[in-house]
Amino acid sequence: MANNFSNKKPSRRQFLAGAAALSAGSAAAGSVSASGDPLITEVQEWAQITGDGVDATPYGLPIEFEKDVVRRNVGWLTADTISSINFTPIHALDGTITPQGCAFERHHSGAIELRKQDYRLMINGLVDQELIFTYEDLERFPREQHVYFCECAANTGMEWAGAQLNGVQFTHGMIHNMEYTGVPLRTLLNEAGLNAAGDLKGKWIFVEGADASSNGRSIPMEKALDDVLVAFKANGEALRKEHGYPVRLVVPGWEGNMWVKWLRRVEVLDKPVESREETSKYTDTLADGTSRKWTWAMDAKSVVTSPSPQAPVTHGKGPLVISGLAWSGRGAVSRVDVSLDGGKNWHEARLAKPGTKMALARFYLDIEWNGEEMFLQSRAHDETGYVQPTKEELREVRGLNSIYHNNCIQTWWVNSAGEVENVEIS
Ligand SMILES: Nc1nc2c(c(=O)[nH]1)N[C@H]1C(S)=C(S)[C@@H](COP(=O)(O)O)O[C@H]1N2
Ligand SMILES: [Mo]
Repeated sequence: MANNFSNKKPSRRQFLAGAAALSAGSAAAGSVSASGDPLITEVQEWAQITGDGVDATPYGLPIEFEKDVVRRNVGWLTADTISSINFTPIHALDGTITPQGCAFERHHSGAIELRKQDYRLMINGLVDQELIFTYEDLERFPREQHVYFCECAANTGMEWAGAQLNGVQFTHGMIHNMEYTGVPLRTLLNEAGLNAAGDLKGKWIFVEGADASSNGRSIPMEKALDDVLVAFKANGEALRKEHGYPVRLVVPGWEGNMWVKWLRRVEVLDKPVESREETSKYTDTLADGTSRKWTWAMDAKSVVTSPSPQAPVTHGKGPLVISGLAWSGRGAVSRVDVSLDGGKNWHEARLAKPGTKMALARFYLDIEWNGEEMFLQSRAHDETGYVQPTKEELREVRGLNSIYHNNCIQTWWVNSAGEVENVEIS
């Protein structure tokens, strides 16, 4: 950490001393001094007793002190929780992998309970031989592992008209990023045989789930044969019920709606179905009333997750870690810039690891905060050369009628007390 500070800035040692002085001065903070701190000088209760035995929690949950790090919904957004959405607490996470237990959920007819024994996947339509796979059948095909983000097209959708929701969990939390294990869809389609489909150019598949909504979507054959996965594990373990147990479709970089959960059927077709989910929903109405269609890929986007309204600065001026997430549905994130002044000046952020295709990247900018207000923004670049647009730029092209595919630059106003608000710069 010390490496990131220039000569003028405090050394690690000065920094620690400074922090102690600072908290000693403020009534609310605990006193941290070398000699008088009972946490240092007294033998604590937890050192006088033994802790839990190994089997206290055969499948563990986070420690109670982290109980605020949970998915949350916004009551007024939807009429009920069956056809609804909740949000990943991205303000409280770090790294890039989203634990399944707090990864956002989006259901059209609730999360169903489908046993592996009852699971069937049918491949039909323009194939040489229609096939039905059981869960066990799927486990016998060669597997792949990939980390991919899944972003609902409606993520940030409430922010089109103006700054709305005061928390990055709510403005940007319709996203999760997991390591999937599964079988390439290509493998299963080839098993059924695609000779019957003839020229594969212009061919489609239609995918649907076993839930009441079925959430059917058309996907061009080119994508189906490229990187789509039929996944049964996420972050090493079985998918959770709410994410499509036992099998879901993973459609890298493309809008979350196409990631069909409880996947039960893949039909090969010579044209798209034009289902509800790809006509009246998940299309973007422009200013002139016409709608953009087939807007599958999620364009490059980023957001500062801390500081943010739910993660204010509590330590006063001095060293401050600014951190956030960046992603692109068209490839790897190549660079992220951060602005402290609402986009007038930009500083290149540090990527924790080089970006990988269609996966979240974690960025950091380590600054010396002078305690003055900031207008924090981040701007993602991807390997195609695309740069995340400002809200103004996006509105010029897309108008104000859209819900989906809002990938504009987000602004957080940090005041001198360290409190943070969702604002818009004009
Ligand atoms: N079968 C089925 N698949 C579905 C849905 C659904 O309601 N039913 N919702 C879709 C939508 S709109 C999104 S954004 C993603 C959300 O995936 P998650 O619940 O794992 O976050 O699943 C998609 N797949
Ligand atoms: Mo979605």
